[in-house]
Amino acid sequence: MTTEKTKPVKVTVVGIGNSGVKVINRLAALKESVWLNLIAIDTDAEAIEKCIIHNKIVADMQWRNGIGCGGDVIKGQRSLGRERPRINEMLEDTTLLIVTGGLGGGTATGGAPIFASVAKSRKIPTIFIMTTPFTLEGHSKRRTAEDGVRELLPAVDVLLCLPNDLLFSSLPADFPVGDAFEKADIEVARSILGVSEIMRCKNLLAADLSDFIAIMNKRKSVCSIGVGTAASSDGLNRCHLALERMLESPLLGGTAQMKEADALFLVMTGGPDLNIGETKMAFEIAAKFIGEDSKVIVGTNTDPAYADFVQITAITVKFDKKESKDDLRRINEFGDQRSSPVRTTVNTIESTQVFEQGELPLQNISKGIFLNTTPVNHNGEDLDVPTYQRRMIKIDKGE
Ligand SMILES: Nc1nc2c(ncn2[C@@H]2O[C@H](COP(=O)(O)OP(=O)(O)OP(=O)(O)O)[C@@H](O)[C@H]2O)c(=O)[nH]1
Ligand SMILES: [Mg+2]
Repeated sequence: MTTEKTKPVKVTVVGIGNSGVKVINRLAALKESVWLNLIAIDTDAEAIEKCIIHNKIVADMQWRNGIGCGGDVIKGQRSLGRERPRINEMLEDTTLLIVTGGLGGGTATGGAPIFASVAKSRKIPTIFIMTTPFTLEGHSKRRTAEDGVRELLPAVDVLLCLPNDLLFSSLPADFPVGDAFEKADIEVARSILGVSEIMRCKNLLAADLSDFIAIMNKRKSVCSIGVGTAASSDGLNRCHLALERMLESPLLGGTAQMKEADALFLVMTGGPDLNIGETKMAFEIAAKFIGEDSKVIVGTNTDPAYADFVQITAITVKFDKKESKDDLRRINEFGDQRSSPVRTTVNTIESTQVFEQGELPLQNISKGIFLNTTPVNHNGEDLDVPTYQRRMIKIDKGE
């Protein structure tokens, strides 16, 4: 597959920090991810030691001794900043960079903007798929994550925030904690795989990476991702089953999200055994959940790694209808994550922000900080009073 005439697609997925590295491990364990270039980076040497992939970096080993950043964003920023040359090298020939990690962590929150910056200097399009902290982690983590979002927004092409609360929302209360984290990490890994698949869809009816970025970048939007998979061994109607699982996906937020979407990407990936009949049937059923006014981009793709297996990914995009200044100010507030779908914030803030020039109170006669000091007199004039006031110069306020 090629993006431009000569350039083969190389999608690099980077996991930053403990959470990001765990997702990379999950991704590496999926045989369908074989075409992705995976990289793991962490300040925590133990996490990197356990990581099952080859391309991995213990960031800033010389200074931090592999002990992690303990939630300190500045340490994360410095540590990954020191790895710029290695990061630059690792992104060689990359045509799309996907970065994942847990916003709120020192390494991920501080390090993610370093990747955004290196990618920008190499003109590589970027999609950041970051989790946001659980409500139970408290305000401080949440603020750290919000600051992280604010810093990333102007620096990336697409930022998808996956609320951790949502990842756990569909699990029963008695679900074992360890299994819940594993399930959440797999869900994030699947979402990354689903987004990546859009980029290499050979049989898309209308879309490629630039379309995807153009739609996601159009305005501030809220987005949701649903991924469903099924194997041939799951039953006769694997596509139907994959579709059902996609619709139940915790990050999709229910079929209402599809109905109300302004834009919807629907991509089916299967092995060479995927046939036109089952593709048609799945898309026809999916169409029942799609709103009349949605811009729909449907595609299919086959890959031998998906033999006897299908994956259906839906990404819904809902543009914010009222982009007032107040809304822009609120853009990074995560709101009630349990009920809202994936928060997607796109980098249109900069271009739509309106700045107003304030007015300096130049006519107030005051000696300011010189008020309580011994006056400096020269030829009968108090030099601590501003010149324009001593000389009665009228300020032109442009009225
Ligand atoms: N989904 C998921 N989220 C996680 C997991 N572990 C941590 N998180 C989230 O990710 C955030 C960051 O945690 P870490 O990944 O441990 O932090 P880090 O980036 O390694 O940063 P430092 O440890 O401070 O160096 C946390 O606040 C959690 O919200 C996990 O296993 N799964
Ligand atoms: Mg860590």
